[in-house]
Amino acid sequence: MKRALQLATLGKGNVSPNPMVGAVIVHNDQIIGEGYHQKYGQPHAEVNAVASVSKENLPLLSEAEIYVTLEPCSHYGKTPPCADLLVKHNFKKVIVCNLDPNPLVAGRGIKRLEDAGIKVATRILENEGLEVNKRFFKAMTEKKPFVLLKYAQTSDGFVARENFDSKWISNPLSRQLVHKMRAEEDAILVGTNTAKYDDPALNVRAWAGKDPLRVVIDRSKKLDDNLKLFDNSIRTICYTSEFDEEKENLAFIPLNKETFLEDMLVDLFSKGIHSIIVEGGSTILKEFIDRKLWDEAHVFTSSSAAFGSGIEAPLLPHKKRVQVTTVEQDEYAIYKALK
Ligand code: AOF
Ligand code: ZN
Repeated sequence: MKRALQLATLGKGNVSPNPMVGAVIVHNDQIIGEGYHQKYGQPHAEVNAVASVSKENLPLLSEAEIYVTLEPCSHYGKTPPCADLLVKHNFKKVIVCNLDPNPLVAGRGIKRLEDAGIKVATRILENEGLEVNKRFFKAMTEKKPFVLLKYAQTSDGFVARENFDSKWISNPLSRQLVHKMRAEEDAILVGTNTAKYDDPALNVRAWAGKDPLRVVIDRSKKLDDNLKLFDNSIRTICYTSEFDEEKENLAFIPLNKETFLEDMLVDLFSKGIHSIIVEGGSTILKEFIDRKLWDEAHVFTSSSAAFGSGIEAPLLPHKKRVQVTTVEQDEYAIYKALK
């Protein structure tokens, strides 16, 4: 199952909104096939694992076990049901890590296997699997995307100077990691001030990966059309309370003020967004924290950068999942994360 989970993660950045899934076929304690879900819309892990088995080993499948990181599907989606494939090959046993919370599956995959007389074990390395697919599980159970906060702060606790100048905390290596992180999420969000003062492109330049959907919050519609965010190069959504015309790659969605962020997350989920990275600024980060709308935070800090004064970094409650990277001292950790 560890190998299957390892294979699953190879799909990172390419399979969303589907989960990452890996599968390993074992006969007499030997791996005779393995595969993973490589790209959204393409074959599932089980199909690729079965396809990887050599012709001479195919007759062994009825005496083989298959380890799958997610309950085999039972529905006709973009691909036919994997449970049927496993029944067709008459596997001796199916070992499953996580049950599929997708209401189209939700136990039916297991039932189909058991009805066909196949032995099934479930919840094997369950917590590891929940971690691998934390975005998928959060989205499926709460109907909202997984929220990752990411920001850089100085050693004395500021995210920017008073004039919103914030460029002097990260370094080229940490910036590369940030671009990798962007490529792994479905969407990227900034607030009004960050859009205005940083004029970020919010694309993936320092890493080979896909650009996330760009999302900007502009409650009173004061952002300038000439910003890089509005250059039509990548799909962009602007959430605002005041309705305006729609343009290509740009949707203005009026939202009720009090529950603005919650409404936005629900709307993003309805657009197929399962995860979002929030890159600032401090106002929007604090709002996500105050409203308890975040799941994880990755804070970059610098031992050398100190502003003395400026815009204060948000305070994060201890009990949540927070990772801190000091850009000068944690180079090895960053290299490892870039692998
Ligand atoms: C599996 N194996 O490798 C994956 C599964 O539209 P489809 O056909 O790709 O189906 C997507 C759904 O299938 C997805 O939401 C999840 O419930 C399940 N994913 N199932 O048996 C896989 N990726
Ligand atoms: Zn499937």
